[in-house]
Amino acid sequence: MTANMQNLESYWMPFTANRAFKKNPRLFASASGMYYQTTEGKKVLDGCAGLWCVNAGHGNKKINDAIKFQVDQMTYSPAFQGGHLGAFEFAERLTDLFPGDLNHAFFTNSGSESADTSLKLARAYFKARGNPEKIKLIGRDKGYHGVNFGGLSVGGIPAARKVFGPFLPEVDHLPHTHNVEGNLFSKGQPEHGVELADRLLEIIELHGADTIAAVIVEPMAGSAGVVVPPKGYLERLRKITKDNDILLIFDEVITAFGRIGDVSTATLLNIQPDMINTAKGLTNGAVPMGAVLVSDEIQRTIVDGPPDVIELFHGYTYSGHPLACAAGIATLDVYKEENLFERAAALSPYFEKAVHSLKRHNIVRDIRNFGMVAAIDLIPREGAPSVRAFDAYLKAFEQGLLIRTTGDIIALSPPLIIEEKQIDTIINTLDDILTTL
Ligand code: PXG
Repeated sequence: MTANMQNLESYWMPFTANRAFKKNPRLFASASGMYYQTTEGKKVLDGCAGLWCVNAGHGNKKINDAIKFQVDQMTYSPAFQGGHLGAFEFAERLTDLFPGDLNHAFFTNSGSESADTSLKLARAYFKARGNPEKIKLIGRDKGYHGVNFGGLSVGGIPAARKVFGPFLPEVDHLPHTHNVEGNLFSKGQPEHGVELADRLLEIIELHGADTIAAVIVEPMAGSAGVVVPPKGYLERLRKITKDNDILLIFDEVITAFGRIGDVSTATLLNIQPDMINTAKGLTNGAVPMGAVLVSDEIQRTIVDGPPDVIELFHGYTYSGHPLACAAGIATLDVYKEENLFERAAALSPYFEKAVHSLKRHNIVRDIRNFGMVAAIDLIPREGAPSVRAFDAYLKAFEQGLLIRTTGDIIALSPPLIIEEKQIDTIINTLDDILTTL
């Protein structure tokens, strides 16, 4: 592909202001370690791990070699009534890594497919168990579970839903935990807001526990702008769901694989959900893939029928794709050999201190952080929501730094291989930019 390619019209870009982008394209040509290189030869420090997925950094040799090796062995094997060893090996490695009795991995190709898979499994479980009336799915305001109809139905980002309704019936939403009084400039988990979990009791009272299949939440809401769970909140959701025979699904598409300084938020906080959804860091973003980690109880209940019939009419042509499995196995090796989860945990206090130093800017409304994720929440320009943060994005890019913005929030989630001096570069660049906005 040439750098001076003229026609950018045919490609309809996702979640992008297409016309603005095509007037002023930002095209990446290669990437290595912490940096991208653009088609114009500009080096760009990656402050957001691509899109929260390249946790082990770009172009990792071990992951690349594993993919290249697999390319020469076999690039596709049928996923239904057939298999290949890589999928079994990867599933075993994953279930060893995730906590408790999440001993089964169902492979998908994205976080969106993981969301819909987990919601379908929740319903299938209760049907198999003899409680067909337990069908309701409870999400949360500001929740993001991808773009398919199931995930959107339980999701709570208005702009993502606006033109696509109607959604699934039999859905309700918990309130979000953002902007709770007293939580501004929290470091790590905020102090206030545990009581918002009790709103689930009201939802249960309203609908009846015997109609509710599952509650799905992101332990830390990413897309909504890094909403960190208040202390005790997730533990309380677990207790209420357990007491009421309701499944709890953690959508850890962003938070798993070291992002918050551990395998998953469930691991970090010692909470046992019934399912964990993953994608992104699962393969370091090298080959698209998602996985739902499922408890023994759910899997066995669904699979416990006559032995020769298909137990679950669900799956994708590319479930457990050989290239994705090869990438995933190598990714887990890299996380382990380079101690990246521990590294993230060890770097988090430095990152936290650095990010909170931006508090001095009077356009900064709030700063929040959790593990190797942080948000700098800007006061919007009057009558022009999102513009200030996107200006920051464009200015940062000019200065060789890639950040992510959502609304008026700057989100940082660098690859976990980042060095302290690169954290300093990110913060110094933003410090300069914030004075100009
Ligand atoms: N669940 C969660 C919690 C996510 O964050 C998805 C599901 C969907 O994943 P797929 O692979 O279908 O895109 C996500 C994706 C951002 C941003 O900067 C967030 C996501 C994707 C791209 C950008 O807010 N989250």
